[in-house]
Amino acid sequence: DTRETQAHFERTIGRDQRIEPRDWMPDKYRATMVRQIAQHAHSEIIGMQPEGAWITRAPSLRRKAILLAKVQDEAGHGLYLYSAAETLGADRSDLTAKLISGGQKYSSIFNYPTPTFADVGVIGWLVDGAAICNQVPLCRSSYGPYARAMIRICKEESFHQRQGYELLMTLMRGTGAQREMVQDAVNRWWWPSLMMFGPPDADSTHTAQSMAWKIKRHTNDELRQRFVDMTVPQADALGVTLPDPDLRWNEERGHHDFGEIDWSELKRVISGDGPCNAERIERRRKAHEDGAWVREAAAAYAAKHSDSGRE
Ligand code: FAQ
Repeated sequence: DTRETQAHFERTIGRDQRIEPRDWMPDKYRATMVRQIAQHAHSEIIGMQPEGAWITRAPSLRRKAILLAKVQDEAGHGLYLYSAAETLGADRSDLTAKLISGGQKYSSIFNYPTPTFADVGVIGWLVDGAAICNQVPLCRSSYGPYARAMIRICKEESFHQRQGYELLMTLMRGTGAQREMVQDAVNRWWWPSLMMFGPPDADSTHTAQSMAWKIKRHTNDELRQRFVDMTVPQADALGVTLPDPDLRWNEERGHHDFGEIDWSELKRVISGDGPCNAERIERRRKAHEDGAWVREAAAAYAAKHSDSGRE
């Protein structure tokens, strides 16, 4: 009976236990999970493009091997997450169609260009750093398949963050021009990285409900603050300046204060008007269309080997 299943759901959440695919869940919980997991999967897949552009131009065999491994990891995360969305009844080809048509979102951060190799390092340091900050608490998210996927994903993101930081340390030990290249990339990526955490809590549509359902464990602003506090000493160690004159330690709060984020920029980029939105989607659409023959061949093969195919 519905009231009993609803009570079971509430009890499971209340006890910090996991909701599993076969459990009853409110329609809105299911829709929220599909939305977040699909956006997350799309981000991983679109997120291959900015750095992928440097694979053929990496400055050494070692850098190329590292970058190739990292970009392949992102593909793996995307596939993992699409599988998690499927446990909720979502259809993968439908999700891809929605990404390409603009019906579903992906992270704003992947709509910025990567003009220099220092961008590869800064994406690893700041973008993967922000991703870790956001995703480690998601290992305790209430939906079982999503939370479990996060464990492996976070381990791989940690490798990504370290390779980025190590790349930047190498550049900082290099020539003046190399150090300038790093500082320029930091100047371009710092604010967009802070925007990855989403709108401020007061403007966040989903935070209250997602916190109540323990899908999210912290608010957008809490995680953004954690990221700033974590990153400032890393910037010092690296010898770069974060481009915010208002950034300073606040003894009373025990946190860093930081300047006002340009929320109109986040809105613009989310609504499709960032520097690379059109290019990213077009590339994804073309890759999908170019892969049509593989899907057709796989479907024909599967049909041939299914029971109906054998009749
Ligand atoms: N970009 O009410 P909220 C990675 C949307 S890391 C675009 O606060 P919520 C690793 C939001 O969807 C990046 N849209 O929403 C990697 C909602 O719109 P809707 C991916 C954004 O869900 C590294 C509206 O604004 N990580 O890929 C953004 O409670 C390097 C209102 O926002 C994840 O997806 C944004 N930045 O909180 C790969 C983590 N922020 O759906 C390659 C999982 C907000 O109503 C290379 N997701 N919106 O139309 C989350 O933790 C949450 O979904 C948040 C947003 C925190 C992103």
